[in-house]
Amino acid sequence: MGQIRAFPPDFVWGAATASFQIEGGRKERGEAIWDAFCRWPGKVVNGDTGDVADDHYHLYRDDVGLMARLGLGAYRFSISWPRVLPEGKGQVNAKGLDFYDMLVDALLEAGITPFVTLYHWDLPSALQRLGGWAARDTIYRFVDYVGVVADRLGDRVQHWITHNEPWVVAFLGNLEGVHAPGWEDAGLALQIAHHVLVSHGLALPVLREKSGEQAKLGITLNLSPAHPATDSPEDRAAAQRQDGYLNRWFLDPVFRGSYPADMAEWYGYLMPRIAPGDMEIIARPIDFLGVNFYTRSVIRHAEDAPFLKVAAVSPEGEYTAMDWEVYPAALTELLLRLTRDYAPAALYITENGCAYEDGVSSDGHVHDPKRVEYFRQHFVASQEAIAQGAPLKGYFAWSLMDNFEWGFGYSRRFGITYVDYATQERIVKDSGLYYASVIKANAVEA
Ligand code: IFM
Repeated sequence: MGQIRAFPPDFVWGAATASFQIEGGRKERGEAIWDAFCRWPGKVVNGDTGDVADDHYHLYRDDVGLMARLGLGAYRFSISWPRVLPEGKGQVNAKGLDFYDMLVDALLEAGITPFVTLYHWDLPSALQRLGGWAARDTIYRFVDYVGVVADRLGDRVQHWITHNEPWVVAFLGNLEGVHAPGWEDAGLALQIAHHVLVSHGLALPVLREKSGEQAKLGITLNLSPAHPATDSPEDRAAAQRQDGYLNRWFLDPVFRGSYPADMAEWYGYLMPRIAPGDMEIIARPIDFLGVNFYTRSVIRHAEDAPFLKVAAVSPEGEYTAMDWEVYPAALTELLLRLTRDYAPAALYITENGCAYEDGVSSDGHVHDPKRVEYFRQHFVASQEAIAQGAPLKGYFAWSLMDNFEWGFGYSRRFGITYVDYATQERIVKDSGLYYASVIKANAVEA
């Protein structure tokens, strides 16, 4: 420690959230597939729901005040599709659109740039009844929905993210069954991944038309280097498959217009139906790639493991409450690899953070030294990537505040702000105070 590493003067410092995880306001919107999934016994810890969450729908003004106090330059949030279109299509919920309109205005008044994600997993249940993302028609319903949102916000929002983590949408929701809608079918998951990617490409011209040529458009992928557990050819091939499954399956089509050949061969008859022109649509140019990074994976060949024949191993080290290894060097590695292999115009870390067991101390503060250290190490890793040539333009901490962590309900806290769910009191954690100091200095101590 001791060396001060500065960030570029225009570096964007932000925090991120997602609609279902923080908004609540359930009565004021249509049903999302996650509402239904929460009712499915055993799927969400404690049977927690998104009905109230952080009640941000009603407390958004206070939350923008909180962001301003932290000194955030940007805020990444997502739009709830069923809040805007309760049936997924057709009739617009005017109050729902008004909410985002007011949120954007409040942010701009506070000098905070909105980064808007259009899909962070809360598909309207009405569309799931028609097949959800497995149905090609959902692509076109998404594009219509994007048009409605951009019509209203496009005069003020200049940064758009079409999708958050299509891998999670496709594979956790439809192969592993641990996310909504809860299916377990590899072929279906691959078809869904394809439809989500096509919907990304089709949304781009709509956003350009409504937000202007200068608008910055991108997609956010959850990416993670896959390291082989040993040097054996089997383990190295397994790590290569894991990389293909998680990273290249999304990066290659978005940047190169094709699925990786090794994985297409591995998937064989599970490959999705690809309509003529789809790959060109997916590969339409974007202005930035959003990167969600939390950890690396260490992979060994596992003959009995279904689908990919891989298994994760857990080396010695520091682990978060999600059981994710703290391994910041993989962030530098990832950003440099993206720069080298895909030459993105710009990169943003659209999520990075960690869950630990937090509590309010007798002094009224939330002391979270492990999170402070996690952030510090990842800031250093980010700065190192910039120093080595990565076009990294900004960093968003996950998350602005504790929230609904999907299948883990409220049992995992990722916030830089503590939320008392009984009272909705927000307490900025030590990590939030630390983050504010880094933002102010635009530099980190390495
Ligand atoms: O909470 C999630 C977020 O919704 C998407 N990226 C990972 C986070 C932590 O699991």
